[in-house]
Amino acid sequence: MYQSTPSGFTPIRFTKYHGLGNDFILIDNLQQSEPLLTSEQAIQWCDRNFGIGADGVIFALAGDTNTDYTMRIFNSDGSEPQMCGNGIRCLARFIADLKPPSGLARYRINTLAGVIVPQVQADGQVRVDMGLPRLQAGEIPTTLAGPEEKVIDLPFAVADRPWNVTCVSMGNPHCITFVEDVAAIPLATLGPKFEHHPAFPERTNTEFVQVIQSSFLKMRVWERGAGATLACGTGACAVVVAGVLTGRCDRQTTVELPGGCLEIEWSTTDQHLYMTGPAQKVFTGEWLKD
Ligand code: ZDR
Repeated sequence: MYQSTPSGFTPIRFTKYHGLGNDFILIDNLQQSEPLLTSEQAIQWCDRNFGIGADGVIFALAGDTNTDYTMRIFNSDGSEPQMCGNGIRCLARFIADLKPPSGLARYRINTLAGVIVPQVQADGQVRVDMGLPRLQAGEIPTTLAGPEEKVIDLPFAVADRPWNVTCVSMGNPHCITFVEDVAAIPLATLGPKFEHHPAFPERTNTEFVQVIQSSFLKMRVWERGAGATLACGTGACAVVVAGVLTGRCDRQTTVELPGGCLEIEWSTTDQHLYMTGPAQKVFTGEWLKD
């Protein structure tokens, strides 16, 4: 495969993808059981000045007995989230490129949030069965309610301001708050205050959402471990769950993020979330430094 450099260092090949501007470095990790990079290296690769630049690094590993592949991901701060909605759409297209399927490009992916099933459609969009939302405070996790209670539109003071929040886990934690004007939210100052609030022992992703109509929401996100990003797939799903539970939106809703729109459906049949959106390959390269 790769030629070692004279110093003995073997370059690592990568492919850059984005899903609505939420961008990831994808690595073919099928031959190894652990990610090819440490979390410290992932921080370096994600650096937009000293590295490749990305919101996260995603590793495509072999699956287990019940799945086709395994996805592992590091955020740009080196932390490891359970799931990534935009990332798994990119992963599906990455795998379809690595091993062109004879039939449907539909994969059962093992993640730290359980089995997630993306399917590449004829138009290139990827529809993902994102599984069930989790609502118990202990599953988020948050201390805003007792471990078995739900946090739905509960008052919560952050940065000396009253908010009403709903907490949803899509495998990873989300705190959703509906606001009058999402453009007026000072994301860079407020986001970290939610992310690091002691009510979220594993930190949280935070979504600020404006209802445009019952089938159209506009959101901005502050991601745990990555900051303000242009899109967030698990976040868009969590937002629709919060919107339905509080009577603000339909079970089938378009969510507009800074990077574009995702179509989200909270199925009445299996209660799973289905997310449809794009995933785009941008370039391939080799990391040469050790
Ligand atoms: C929000 C996200 N980019 C997605 O598309 O679902 C996931 C990234 C992981 C997130 N920053 C976390 O849970 O730590």
